[in-house]
Amino acid sequence: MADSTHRARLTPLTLHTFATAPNPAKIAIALELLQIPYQIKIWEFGADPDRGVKSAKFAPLSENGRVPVLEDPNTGVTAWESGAVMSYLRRLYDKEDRILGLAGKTSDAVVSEQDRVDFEKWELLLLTTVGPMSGQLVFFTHYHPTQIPDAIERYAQQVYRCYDLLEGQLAKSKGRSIIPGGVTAVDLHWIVWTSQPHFLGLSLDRYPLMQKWISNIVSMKEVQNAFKKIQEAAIAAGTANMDADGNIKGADQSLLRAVREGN
Ligand SMILES: N[C@@H](CCC(=O)N[C@@H](CS)C(=O)NCC(=O)O)C(=O)O
Repeated sequence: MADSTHRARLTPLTLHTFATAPNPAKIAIALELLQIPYQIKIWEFGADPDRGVKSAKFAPLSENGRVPVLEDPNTGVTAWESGAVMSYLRRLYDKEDRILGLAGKTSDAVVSEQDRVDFEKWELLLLTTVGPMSGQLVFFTHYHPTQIPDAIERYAQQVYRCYDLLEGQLAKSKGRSIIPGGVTAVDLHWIVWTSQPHFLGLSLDRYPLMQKWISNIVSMKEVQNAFKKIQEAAIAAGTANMDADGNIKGADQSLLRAVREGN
């Protein structure tokens, strides 16, 4: 059976996410690109017994108390940490490495060891540095009870440093994809952290290639579908706690408290 037919016939996977959260969104985009059926379960920050990621109800899904979590009833696997979830999807459902990986996208006839290292370099730079630094920047900008300018400046500098690197890398493809040759999982990891700079208090004015790349990626129908499905699920669950621009609704003090108290 062709891979795509096989994937379309899978029992739907369940993606656990918040109404707005970057790490789960990249998994939704990957599922869309792979054309794998999935449903979305919306959770919230904090320990609410029914909806919180720090609740006893969530703990069997992830002892880390964070989203994304992906449950795959076809294999019995439950995965968390977006890097591990992405690698799981690639291993299981993109065996030829054509959709999320490098096959057919490099200038070499055969994917070389340098190609593989380049892929992992950019994937891990996001997972180990850009994601966590951006996350801290969001925390100190929006959730910390007092403003600490030094902290905000430090994390902003670290994120900008990585944007400098990304701008240089994007020059190799004229802003089309991070790994020259086509969109891969690497772009999905990065796009969810870079496409809302204003929410991080950052400007992309100095980064024309990033701007071009972001606009290309976010206009992909799979990306639009992923965000739409999450948004619809959040509205259905009554937990759409940010406005369309990604701003936290002013009155949502319980959300602010839950984030501050999280660990
Ligand atoms: N390194 C993890 C980060 C997971 C993470 O921090 N997720 C956020 C949402 S994007 C979360 O669940 N936060 C809940 C909390 O901090 O209590 C990954 O890539 O999956």
